[in-house]
Amino acid sequence: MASVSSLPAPALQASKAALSAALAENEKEAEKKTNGDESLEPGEIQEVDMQAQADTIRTVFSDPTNFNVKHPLYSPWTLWFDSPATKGRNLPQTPMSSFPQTPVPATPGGIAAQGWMEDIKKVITFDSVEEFWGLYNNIVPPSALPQKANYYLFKEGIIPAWEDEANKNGGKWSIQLPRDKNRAVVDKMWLYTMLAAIGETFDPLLTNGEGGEAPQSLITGVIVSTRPQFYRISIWTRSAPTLAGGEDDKLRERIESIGRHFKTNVLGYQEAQRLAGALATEVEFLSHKDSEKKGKQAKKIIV
Ligand code: MGP
Repeated sequence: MASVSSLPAPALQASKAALSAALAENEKEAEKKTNGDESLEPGEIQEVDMQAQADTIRTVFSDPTNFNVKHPLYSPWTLWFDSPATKGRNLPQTPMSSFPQTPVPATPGGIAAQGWMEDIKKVITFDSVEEFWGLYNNIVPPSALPQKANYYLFKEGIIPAWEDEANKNGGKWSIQLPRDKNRAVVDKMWLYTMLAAIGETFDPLLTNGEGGEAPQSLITGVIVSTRPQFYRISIWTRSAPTLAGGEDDKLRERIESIGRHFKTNVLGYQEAQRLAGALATEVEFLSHKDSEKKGKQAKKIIV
């Protein structure tokens, strides 16, 4: 596992955001305990053995195997997986194929996506920084996956399908990278994409908003796909601008800033850098409705 202190700035920032949510939660708990301790007389100060307390706290960063403190994420996330080996009922033993058949939820979206979801297996749901690292340390990285495999990391309760209520009006930012030239970097790119997702750093309205109720995150999930000739990393959003202007301008701005953050802070490219070439695409946005209309003229946003 990469230790957090060795992460480059963007990943560290994402990890910190995940941690700051955890710390805020811990502070609330501590306050509750202090205010709620009825055994103390008014004005009496509780004695705390700080050293003993510090000695018993083992975070994942100080002790990666025997930590005893967990830092909750903003929300729980579920990892899903498919590959040629997960197709069909009798799954051969591969690193990821020991997962039970996952019933598709009986929501309208779940029912509509039943065919698509048949081969996609639920791996695990986690809700803390520590569980994320535990999972990350124990799964095969994208560079070592077979061709035609996908990891889907989605918020708990959202299935990785266009048909899900949370996705049906949305779209995706994606980049396609030639396999040969990017084998050495794809694992880090995917790690930083996951960190930005679980740390909620993609959506500026959530991370820059001061005071008031935070708006709902536009991000529903992130995907890495391995294909014979290329890798693809995608970020799915709840909404997609229609490109008609007017009312949609604010949404378009918000979507574009997610794309720019993805391109520069997460993937590490310069904003003005052009990336398209043989087997490579720009960082581009397409609504799911346009993805479904295969072959027709698609309206892409490019950053
Ligand atoms: P893909 O795997 O996202 O694209 O979708 P790729 O990698 O270009 O194609 P591949 O053949 O190399 O895997 C492939 C096809 O899967 C789409 O054209 C759809 O037919 C189907 N599909 C993809 N997604 C994300 C969905 C979905 O969410 N719901 C349904 N019903 N079908 C989907």
